[in-house]
Amino acid sequence: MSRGRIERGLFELYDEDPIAADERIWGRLADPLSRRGFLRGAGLSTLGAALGMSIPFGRSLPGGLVPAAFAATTEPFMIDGKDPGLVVLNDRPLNAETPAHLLDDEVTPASRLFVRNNGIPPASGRAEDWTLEIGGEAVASPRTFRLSELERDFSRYTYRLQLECGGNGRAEFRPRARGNQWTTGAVGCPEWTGVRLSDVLARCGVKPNAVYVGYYGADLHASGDPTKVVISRGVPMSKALEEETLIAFALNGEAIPALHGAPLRLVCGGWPGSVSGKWLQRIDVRDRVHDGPKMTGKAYRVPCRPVAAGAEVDDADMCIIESMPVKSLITSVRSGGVHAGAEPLPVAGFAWAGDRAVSAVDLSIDFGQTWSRGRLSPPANRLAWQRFESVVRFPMPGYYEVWARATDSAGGQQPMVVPGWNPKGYLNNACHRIAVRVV
Ligand SMILES: Nc1nc2c(c(=O)[nH]1)N[C@H]1C(S)=C(S)[C@@H](COP(=O)(O)O)O[C@H]1N2
Ligand SMILES: [Mo]
Repeated sequence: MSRGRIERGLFELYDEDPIAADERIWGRLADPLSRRGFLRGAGLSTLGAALGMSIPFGRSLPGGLVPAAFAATTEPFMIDGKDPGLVVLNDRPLNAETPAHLLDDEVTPASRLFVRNNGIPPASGRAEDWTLEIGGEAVASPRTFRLSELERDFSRYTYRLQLECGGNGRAEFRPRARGNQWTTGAVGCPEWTGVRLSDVLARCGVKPNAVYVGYYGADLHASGDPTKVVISRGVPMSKALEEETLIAFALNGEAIPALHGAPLRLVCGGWPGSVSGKWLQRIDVRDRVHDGPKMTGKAYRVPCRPVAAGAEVDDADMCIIESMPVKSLITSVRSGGVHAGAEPLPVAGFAWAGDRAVSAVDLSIDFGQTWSRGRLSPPANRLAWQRFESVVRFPMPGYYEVWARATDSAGGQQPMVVPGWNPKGYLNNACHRIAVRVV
C-alpha cells in the first residue's frame, strides 16, 4: 500500500466520521458506537499490515484516532527568515506553524517561531521614528513615547515567555471550527527584552477606575481599508501590571523581526497569543473591559459552561479566554521515525501551563494504560516553558506511540482526547503523541 494513498483516504474519512473510518479502513470495531472503542481482531491486523509491523500494545489503541504514523506532511514553502520546515496554513494573511521536532530548543529561535497574522503586516518602518501612545479613559496624563525614549528612560528586562495561539490544536475539533487549522505548532518560547508595561503606565498615571488595557497595532486590515482595525485586544489590569508583561523591542537579543511585530510589541506570557499585540502603536487604559475588534462576540472566547459538540451558543454565554491550559510537546523525536529496539530511546520536550507552573510530565508507550514520570526542569523564569526528559524502553519490535501528559501546579492535567468543543476551536490541550517504529 502506498503511504500517500493511505494518507489522503485516511484524512478525508476520519474527517467525516472517525469511527466509520476505523471500520472501513481497519475493519470491525469491538464497540462501533463508542468514541472510546478499541481496535480489535481484523482491524488490528489490517493496521499492522499497513504499518508493516505488529502493534504490541494494540489492544489498548483507541478507535477513532488517525494513527500518529500517518501524520500529515507538507511540501516546504520558503518564508524570509524562516526554517523551511515550517508548515504554511494560509498565505494571505500569512500563518505558519512549526512541526514539533523543530521546537526542541530551550529558547525558540526566531526562524522557528510560528507566525499568526490577522491582517497585512506594515511595511517595516524606521525604528527611530516609531512612537507609542498611551491613552484611554483611565490614564491620568496621556503621553507619546519615542522608541528611543522607552529604551533610554526605563529599566530593561529579559524573560523567556511562552506564546501560544488560542487556536493551537484547532484542527482536531469535530465538527470543524473555521479558521487556521493549527495542529500542534502555534507555540514557542523565545526570549523577549523590553520595558515593563507597568513602568510605562506608572509614568502616565493609572486612575483608580482602570479595568483593562487594549492595544492597537500598525497592521492593515485584510480588506485594505485603512480605517478598519485588524485586531485590538488586551488584558485586565492585574495581568497588565505583572512584572513579566513587557513592551518588547528585542527577540532573542536582536531587533524583533518584521513578521513578529517590529519594532515594538506587547508580550503577555501564558495567555492566548492574541493579547500580545504586534507592531504596537497605542495602548489604551480602559475604564471597562476592552471592546476592540476580536475582544467581543465569539472571538477568543469559549462557552462559559460546556456545550455539546456543534451547539449554537449565544454571544452572551461566551467568556473571555485568560490563562491558557496545561500542555506539552515531545520535541526531541520526530514522529514516524524508526528506532533500533535494543537501545533505550531518550524522549524530551517542553511543557507549559499558562499562568501556572508545570508540576509533572508523564509518558506512556501503551496508549495511556501505564505512565512513567519524566524529569522536569524548573522554568527559567515565571511563564517560560519547562524541559522534560525521560527514557523509554520498548519491550519488542513493532509500532508504538509515545504520549506525553503534563500536570500543572493546581493539579490540572492534559486530557487524552480532544477536550470541550467550542464554536471557534480554542484551547485544545489534548496529549501530544508521536509514532515510533521499533525494529
Ligand atoms: N497587531 C497584531 N498583533 C497580533 C496579531 C495580529 O494579527 N496583529 N495576531 C495575534 C495573534 S492571534 C497571535 S497568536 C500572536 C502571534 O504572534 P507571532 O506571529 O509573533 O507568533 O500575535 C498576536 N498579535
Ligand atoms: Mo492567535
